[in-house]
Formats: sequence, C-alpha cells, structure tokens
Amino acid sequence: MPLFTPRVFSGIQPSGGLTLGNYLGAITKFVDWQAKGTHATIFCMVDLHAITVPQDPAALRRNTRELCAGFLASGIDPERSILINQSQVPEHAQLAWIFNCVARMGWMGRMTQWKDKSGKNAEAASLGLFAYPALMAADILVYHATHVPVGEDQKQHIELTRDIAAKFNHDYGVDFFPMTEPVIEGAATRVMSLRDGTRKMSKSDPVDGSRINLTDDADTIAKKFRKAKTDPDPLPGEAGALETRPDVRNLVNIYAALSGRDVDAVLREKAGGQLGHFKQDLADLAVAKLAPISTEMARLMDDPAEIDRILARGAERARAITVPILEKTYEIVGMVR
Ligand code: AQP
Repeated sequence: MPLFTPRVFSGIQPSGGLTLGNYLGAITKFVDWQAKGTHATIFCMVDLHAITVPQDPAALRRNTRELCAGFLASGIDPERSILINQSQVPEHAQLAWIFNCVARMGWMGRMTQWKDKSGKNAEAASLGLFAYPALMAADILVYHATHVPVGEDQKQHIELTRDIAAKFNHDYGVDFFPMTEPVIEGAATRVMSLRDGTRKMSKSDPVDGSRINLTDDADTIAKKFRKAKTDPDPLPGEAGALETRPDVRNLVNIYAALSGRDVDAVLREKAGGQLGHFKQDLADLAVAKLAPISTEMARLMDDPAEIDRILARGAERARAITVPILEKTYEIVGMVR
C-alpha cells in the first residue's frame, strides 16, 4: 500500500441538538486528536446525511450552525482543524455516487442502522437512508482519512468503508484508497438512554428526558439525571457487578467519562453509595463540564454570520484535499476529464 498522510476525519449529523452521547462518544475524542497534533484533523457537520430522514429546512439550517457552535465551544479550533459542512464540499456527494456503484445491495441491507431506522416499513424509507454508508465512506475516503474516531454504533459503517475501499482498489487494480481504522476508545463509546439503558441515547429520540442536550440548563440536567431509570440497590464495588444493571452501568460510565477516570476507580470510591446521592454527584459534574460549553454556544449563535465565515473558510481548505482525490478517482474509473 502507498504511504498515506495520517489524517483523521469524523462527522456528526445536524439532525437535532447535540447530546451528551455525541459529546462523550465523539467530540471529546475529536478534541484529543486535535491536541495530539500527530494527524491532520477534519471535522464535519454531515447535513446530507441528516436529510436521509425528513428535516424541516429552517430547523436543519439552525441545527447545522448550532452544531458548528458546539464543535467550537467544545474546543475545536478552526485554524488547527478543518471544520466543514458536508454539502459545502461537493466532492463528498460526487465520490458517494462512485461508491454507490462499488458497494453491493446485500452489504447495505445488512447494516444494523438501516434495519433500525427503516423499521418495519423499509419500502417507504428513502433511497438515501439505504445508501447512507456509501456516502459515509465517501466522507472519509475523499480525504484518504486513515483514522476515524466514532462511537460504538458506527463501527459497522467503518468496516463497510474498508470493504468499499478494498473492492474499489481490487476492481481497478490500484492501491488508491487506504484501509481506514476506526478508533473507539474510552468509558463512553455507547452512552445509553436515561430512560432505557438498553437503547442508545439519540438526538432524535422523541422523549427529551431520555437524553442530556448540550443546551440544557443546570436545573434540566439535574432533573433528567434524578428521573433517570435505575434500581433500588446501592452501587457495587466493581464493574462486573453492573453487567445485569444496564441503567446503572450507563450512569457510572457517564460519570467515569466526564471525570476522566476509569469505571473501576469510580466504583472503588462510590461502592455502597445510594443511587440518589450518586445521581446528584453526577448532575453536579455534568453541569460543571457542560455549562461553559452551552454558554459559549449561545454566544456563538448570536453571530451566525461568523459561523458561516468559518464554514466557508473550512470548505475552501477542505477542497484543496478533496478536489485532487476526486479527480484522480474519476481518472481511475475512466471518466473523460
Ligand atoms: N449515545 C451515543 N454514545 C456514544 N457515541 C454516540 N454517538 C452518537 N450517539 C452516541 C456518536 O456521535 C457521532 C455522531 O453521530 P451522528 O449524529 O452522526 O449519528 P448517530 O450515531 O445516529 O447519532 P444520534 O444522536 O443517534 O442521531 P440520530 O438520532 O439523528 O440518529 C458518531 O461518532 C456516533 O458514534
């Protein structure tokens, strides 16, 4: 394989407000990669992915800018990283078409996100929802990204990205696309719903109490944790004992991730404690971490023109990478240029 420039890419859908799941599973990891400085870092608001399910246009515009504010407020620096909105870099969608012709229907049909989101009525789901992983592969490979930090739920899509890259390279007899590595690390790779510890916390869950939004105020955060589903037993002293208590395990994982410690260290300190007290400690910790972010997001949202300028500049920098990679792809495929 050729030596690829080490590059990190990841994205988040502006399909609602940012959740604590997005923050712990994705954004904090993005900030860590940026701080390491070993790789070029590219972070994206994936608006084209958001419209695979219905979106109100005004809400989509607002959510996209708010997501950008969330990235900035959490520590993404638009000078050190490239920060973009997907539809402003057209090579993502152009490469996705090529990948639609590389990926197989059977591969897409096996994706658990497709099965979950299309539900019982797959016939009525959009073609875009079915093809979602090919667009995601294009998002990643249009930068020749070598590493993708994601939450656990996206692992299967990264594996499919590797399948698409391998098939393209094989079919055309080239070593053009890298085998991208998923990076899934930490205590909160899968933050669960506060109302059901067996389901992922999601920004599009109709029950607002199931998630912490980055824009929630201190009282709302405390109330949501207070009402989080748990059981009457005290906290155990070691992680193994949480296997059968998914709701409690979720809260402990969130606490560990927010405090930057591992789960065993948290349990050693909290063993025997009542859940009521633990929920209060967790709420205090979450408020201390999230309040400065939501204040900064609100400040940034007062100046949408500045957000738009940052995104326009990001798109310009991104296209210095994506245009040559797309052109080379077209040449390999046999398009007259
Ligand atoms: N609950 C979660 N725990 C850990 N990581 C999570 N991520 C999302 N939810 C959790 C990670 O956040 C990144 C962006 O995800 P996305 O918004 O593009 O799509 P998603 O995974 O489908 O997120 P949602 O909140 O569930 O959105 P909707 O409700 O619109 O489908 C990814 O790295 C993801 O792993």
